[in-house]
Amino acid sequence: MDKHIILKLSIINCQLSISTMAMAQTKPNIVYIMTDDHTAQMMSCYGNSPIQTPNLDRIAQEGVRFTHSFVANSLSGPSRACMITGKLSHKNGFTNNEHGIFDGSQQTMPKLMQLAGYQTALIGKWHLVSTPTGFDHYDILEGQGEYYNPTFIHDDGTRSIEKGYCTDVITDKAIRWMEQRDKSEPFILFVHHKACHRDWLPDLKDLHAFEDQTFSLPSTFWDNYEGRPAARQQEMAIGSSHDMDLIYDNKIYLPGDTSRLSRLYLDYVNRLPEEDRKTYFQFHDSLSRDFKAHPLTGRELTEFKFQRYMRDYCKVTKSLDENVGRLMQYLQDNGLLENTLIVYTSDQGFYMGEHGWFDKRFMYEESLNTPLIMRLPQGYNRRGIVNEMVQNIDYAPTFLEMAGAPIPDDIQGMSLAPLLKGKDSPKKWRDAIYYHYYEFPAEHMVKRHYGIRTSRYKLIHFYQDIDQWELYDLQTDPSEMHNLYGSPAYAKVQKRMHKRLRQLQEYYDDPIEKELKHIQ
Ligand code: SGN
Ligand code: CA
Repeated sequence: MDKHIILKLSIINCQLSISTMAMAQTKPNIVYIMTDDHTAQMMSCYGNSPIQTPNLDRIAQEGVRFTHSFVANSLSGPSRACMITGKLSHKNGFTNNEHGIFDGSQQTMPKLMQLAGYQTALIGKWHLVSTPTGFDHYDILEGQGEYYNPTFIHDDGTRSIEKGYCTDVITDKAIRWMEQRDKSEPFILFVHHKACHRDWLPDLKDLHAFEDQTFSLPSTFWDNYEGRPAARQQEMAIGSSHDMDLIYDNKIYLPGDTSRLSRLYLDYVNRLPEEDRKTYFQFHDSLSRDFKAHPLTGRELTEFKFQRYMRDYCKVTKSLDENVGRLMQYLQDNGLLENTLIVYTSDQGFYMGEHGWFDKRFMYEESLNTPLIMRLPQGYNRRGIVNEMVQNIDYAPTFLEMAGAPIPDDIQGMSLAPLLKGKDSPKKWRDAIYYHYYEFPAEHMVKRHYGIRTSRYKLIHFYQDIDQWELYDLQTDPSEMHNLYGSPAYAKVQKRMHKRLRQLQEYYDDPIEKELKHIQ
């Protein structure tokens, strides 16, 4: 080849690699922290929280806090599937935990991020059953995972038990991966905690925390579910011995208890090494003996269970907050804060005694909402509160846009980048979100339902073994205690909401209403 041509080619080549490097450096990194069952009521940046979460608050203070952040299906696997595909459950195929196996051959956001030149890694809870695809590295918990000495499945197919408390172990692994990554390329790291999932086993250093604190009952704690038969028929009540177990959930256990749930409880606690086990039981035996010496019944027992539940949940959350602080410190110490999008969210919200419940699943506010705070990379100037309605299907297109990658047409979420770029919100945004929950019959017995929420109203249809509509005016009844469906005063609103529901079902291509009409 002619000498000049060779020289020219090598100059072009050189220019190309310099410009690729420059591009790589300007593309923001993404650290996506998703917890399990951590709800906004238990984060001090959301106000009225009985626990302080200073490290999470820092993310919100230095970045943005979404006040209307919703899931599309309030359950772990389905939520995770929505997040990595940017599609609703009926499109990504993972509708429920019980029978779902995620089809890993489909298009996912991590795969598209790889194509955009990102290194991708996933650490922690996966819960989508099939082997993860689209990750250069993964190290995941088995199923729900364990709090003490958890078992991990590594990306070479092997498994091992890792010593330590789950939230610490996941954070250590996340930091270790960032240490050894290729530092010339941008990365997206998914840190998926097990905390604060049931049965809320604390780090031993926090065994005694919150024991002096008495928690106020939410105003809806003694709800009688009038006008809401699906709410009445759930099995997630703190007051029910069947739903919330005194041993398994509240750890009121003394040696000799042999029920199925005490065996399960022991299986988890006995993962602790012997010395730690002693420390654990010293504390809990004394609580259990006190309880057995003064047994409670009726409302007193329910309130006792609520206090124990709140304390355990707070202990687990405290360690979570500290570990997020540790991860932030790593980013700061390594000069990564400037050009990294840090997202903190949960796979759904949770009931902290509202309506007398724990768990999630319902389209009511506490579990439809999921916390969402972000610290933004350079070039994204929004700060403070974002009130627009956003959903977990929006993360995929957001990350793709930030990575400068095209957003495929079949992604159903909307990129949040326009909300994050400037100081103000764009004029036009979505006016409603769509929801569909499928797991019934199943644990906690929450009936199948779908619905829409606008900034003021919510319309829900419970179906399958029930045919019940509910309508709420969130402005006058934020706790959703008064089902207004059929009320003459709301006839116009009801009609409008039905119309908007049909439009959204058409837009998202969810055939449910047509299928139900066909069955009737
Ligand atoms: C487990 C829990 C349930 C919980 C589901 C789903 N029971 O089955 O209380 O609703 O997970 O949670 S337990 O006895 O195993 O703790 S999810 O967040 O993974 O969807
Ligand atoms: Ca969850």
